[in-house]
Amino acid sequence: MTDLLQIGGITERMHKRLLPAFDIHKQDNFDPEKITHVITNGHDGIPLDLMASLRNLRMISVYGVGYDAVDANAAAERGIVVTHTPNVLNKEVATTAVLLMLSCYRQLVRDDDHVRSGRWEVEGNAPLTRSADNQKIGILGLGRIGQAIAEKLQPWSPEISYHTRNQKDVPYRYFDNLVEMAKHVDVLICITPGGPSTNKLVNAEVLQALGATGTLINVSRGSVVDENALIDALRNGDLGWAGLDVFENEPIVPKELRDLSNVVLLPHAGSATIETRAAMGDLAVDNLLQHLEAGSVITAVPECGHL
Ligand code: A2R
Repeated sequence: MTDLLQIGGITERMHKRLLPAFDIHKQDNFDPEKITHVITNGHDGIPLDLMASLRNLRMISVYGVGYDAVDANAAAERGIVVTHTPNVLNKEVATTAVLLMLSCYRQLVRDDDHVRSGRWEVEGNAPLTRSADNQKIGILGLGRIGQAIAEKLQPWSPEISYHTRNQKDVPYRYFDNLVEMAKHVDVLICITPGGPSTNKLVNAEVLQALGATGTLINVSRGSVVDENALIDALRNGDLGWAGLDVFENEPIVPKELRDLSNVVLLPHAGSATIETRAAMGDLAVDNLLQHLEAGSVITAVPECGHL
């Protein structure tokens, strides 16, 4: 049997599929010398000192597409292959982005409360909301998920633009400058990876450019948005609305943000449906089993593609 270290939670289905091939160890009881494989998730990743202590480690399987909590370059230098679960969650995360955008525009949370609280009977109809049709929408990060978001938005007849470091071969308007795009659009949707290159990319200047009638949607990583600047902008009316699935210090969400009425908040649920988590879990397990049986993997992260 091969020794697998489990960091964070896995589903029952993953556990069942792993059991015939692996001795599964939790973090409170394992021999670092024996561990050759790790299963973890995008949030927990693997701390560098733990990775360093696993001298016989050969593979890290991440149950998630974002792997900013794993130092993939350090792993690659040691010949450790890191895998993740791209593509199988594209449509689900796109649904979450659209859900947040529509909830901001049509004030789903406020109006649900209008009915639930009994105010409808006492005060009459709720104030009008805004139409989500025909909006200018800027996508920050037009990769696998960003493109799925653009496609999923089509029934609302949007004018789509995007900002990435490299222009893509797509029928959308490219901005090489994020502030310029934020000035142009009504909605900014963040879907880049996390990590140092995107840290606080959406800063006070970008939020100011998006403006008082603008909406920010973040389904990427909390680190991509300067959360203090966001709270200030939402409070001052410099930014209209925000729909957030991710936060800087999850699961801790600042009270200032929770107190605002112009935000819709989700608990990092972008891919969190039974169907999509099953597909992600299957791919995370398939990577481990293939590595065990054939020495190869299905979906290595780019830093480890050569291994
Ligand atoms: O910049 P490019 O040309 O490499 O385009 C990538 C873009 N991107 C950035 N855009 C602007 N500034 C940056 N510093 C920057 N870094 C990366 O993000 C590309 O268009 C997009 C990432 O696409 P994929 O690698 O296909 O990732 P996927 O599967 O769409 O997932 C994105 C993220 C995950 O890493 C999780 O954190 C989250 O969605 O759930």
